[in-house]
Amino acid sequence: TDATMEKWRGYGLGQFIHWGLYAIPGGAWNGKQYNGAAEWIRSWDGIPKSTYDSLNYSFNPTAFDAKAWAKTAKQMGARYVTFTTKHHDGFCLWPSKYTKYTVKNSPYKKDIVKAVVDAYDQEGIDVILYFSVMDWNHPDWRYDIKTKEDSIAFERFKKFTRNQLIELLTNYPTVKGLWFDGTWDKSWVKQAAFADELETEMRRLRPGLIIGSRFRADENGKRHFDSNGVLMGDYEQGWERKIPSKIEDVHGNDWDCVMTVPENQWGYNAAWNGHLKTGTELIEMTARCVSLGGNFVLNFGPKGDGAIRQEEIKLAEEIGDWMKVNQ
Ligand code: FUL
Repeated sequence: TDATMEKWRGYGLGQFIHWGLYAIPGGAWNGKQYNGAAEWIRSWDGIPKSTYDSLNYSFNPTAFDAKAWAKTAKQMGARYVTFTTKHHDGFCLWPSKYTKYTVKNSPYKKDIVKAVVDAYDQEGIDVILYFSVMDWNHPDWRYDIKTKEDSIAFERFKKFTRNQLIELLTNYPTVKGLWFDGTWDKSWVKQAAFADELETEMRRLRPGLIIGSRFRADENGKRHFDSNGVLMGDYEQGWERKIPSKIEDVHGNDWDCVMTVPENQWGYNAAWNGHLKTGTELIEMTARCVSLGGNFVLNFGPKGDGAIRQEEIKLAEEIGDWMKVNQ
């Protein structure tokens, strides 16, 4: 991992992309706007789960153009991208063999992850895959394990998770690492031995693979250290929408900070409420992160049709102009 981490430390600025079925409703359901994060809409009261789950039959992003995304990232000066292969809703943007809930069974059919990896590879931008272990669509996912039944189901779920991760690492051999999420539920935090095994297996398959610390989150979803205070994983994923204020805060670890433009919206939300960070603010955040030894990763939430919203394109240009003078 040393060589890949050496490169990772030099990234500075990255792009995060949250894209999936939630981009179709874009934060609203039947005309009602929800205030929570748009990518969580399936979980809000009043949203019929089965109707949400059927969104895969409407997934046909006619304006999706991975090359255009990669060009925007390049123009911004991003040196890596973290891309949502599967968010909490469980919809897979690659044709996974282990579930029917994938892009293959949408009108679009084609492998989105492959298109993204190829396009960014071509621009010389490294790719990290975002993967949510928590999977609301999978029948075997459990919050907690209370009964014998639960534990049997969760054993199957662990196998499923393992299969999907190995599948991703095999299908897309150029990706540099994994950014984990949805690992905070009681059921998963108790699987330390399984996580150890899986980590070893992934590292054996892909020497140099970078694994984020959120693979082992505690029940608050935040801290990623073992009992000796040592970081579990290659870098700390703990800085979400918050930047450390002094060097002591990062305890000598590698880390990245992921940031949204509005307060807390990752997936596309048609109504961007509240304060929207300006280019200047985002540039200052980038500089602050880099000066404290971390990478700053700005989130983009493409629309349901696959196009990046104008506001984000403009920010990318503004940041890119500054990056150019400072390169
Ligand atoms: C969180 C998720 O719940 C959000 O939806 C988003 O993906 C953020 C980066 O991580 O844990």
